[in-house]
Amino acid sequence: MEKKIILSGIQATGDLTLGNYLGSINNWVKMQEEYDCYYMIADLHTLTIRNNPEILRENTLKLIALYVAAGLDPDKNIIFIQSHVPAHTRLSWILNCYTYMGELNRMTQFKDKSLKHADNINSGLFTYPVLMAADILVYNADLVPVGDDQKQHLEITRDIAERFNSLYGETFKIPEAYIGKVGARIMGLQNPTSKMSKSAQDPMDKILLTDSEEDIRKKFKKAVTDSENSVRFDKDNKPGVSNLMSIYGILKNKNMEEIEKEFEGQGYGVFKAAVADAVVERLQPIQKKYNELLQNPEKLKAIYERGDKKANEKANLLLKEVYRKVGLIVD
Ligand code: ATP
Ligand code: LTN
Repeated sequence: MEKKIILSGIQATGDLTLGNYLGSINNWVKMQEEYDCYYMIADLHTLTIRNNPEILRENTLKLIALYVAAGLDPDKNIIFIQSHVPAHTRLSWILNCYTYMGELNRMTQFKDKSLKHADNINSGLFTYPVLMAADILVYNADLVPVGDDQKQHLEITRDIAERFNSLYGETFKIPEAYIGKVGARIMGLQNPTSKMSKSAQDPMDKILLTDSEEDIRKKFKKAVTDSENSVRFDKDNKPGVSNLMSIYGILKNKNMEEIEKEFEGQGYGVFKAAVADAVVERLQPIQKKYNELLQNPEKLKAIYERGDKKANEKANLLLKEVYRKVGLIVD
């Protein structure tokens, strides 16, 4: 039987957080044996906000290094750069002609980002989900592993695909979001009611994958909890502790009851130190490999060039079919 196809990506907007890792890459690593996986750096999506060109190039390479350091094997996964596969933008133009302004207007990410970047509400930001739909549909992806904030973009992708299929016959596979049961939304350490985000202003609110052991311990020590001093999962009334429990649970492969038992009768001090230990233990080997890879840009280039080639071969097949169906002349 043919393996199912997975596609996902992350924008090259800077250092990743523990939220990005637990919500996405950590799940990707588990999928590499069972599926045909395409993982890209969404560098074109990054252009929807203003970037320093040198830093964007640097961040793109860093993200490739991080994918590999976090456990994605370049022999088992197709790791590539979005802008190196022109079929994405070509399909995106066509899909734009099958997407309605009203649909795009409803996207919460567009609303959030427009508030954040009020001086630069460009049309790329508005049509961002259409390029994302093209990223996914051009590979006939079955599953798209993302954090919970990307759900709406998956829904619009499905709507666009269904609309096109009903006009021109079966063309696109209808993809599904794959959202992990735990870790889909890791919250800020200082603000446990909003998600941990790379672009958060307060450095104490987020754990970066590149943080030193000392910083990681300090940030967990200062994480906001409550006055009950008992390790109990209750998202509504104890969002801080519940978030720390989710982090610990994923890293240690334990459910909430097991964690409650483990820390019964012990205060937050002991628990927070254990969470910090688990995070340090997971991140240290990733950081070591990441730093080694960054010293070897030739190796990184070889990884993405191999991925780019395979991605182009696959994506061009479907693009050609779409061109033919909508009436463009294809050789
Ligand atoms: P920004 O702050 O620049 O908007 P971000 O931290 O939200 O960035 P993205 O690049 O938008 O990160 O997302 C990369 C991946 O990480 C996506 O799959 C997204 O769903 C996931 N993700 C982001 N934040 C979290 C979080 N707090 N918990 C779980 N998953 C997350
Ligand atoms: N929008 C996503 C990044 C992204 C993506 C994709 C994810 C771009 N294209 C295709 C999955 C599939 C984000 O902001 N995290």
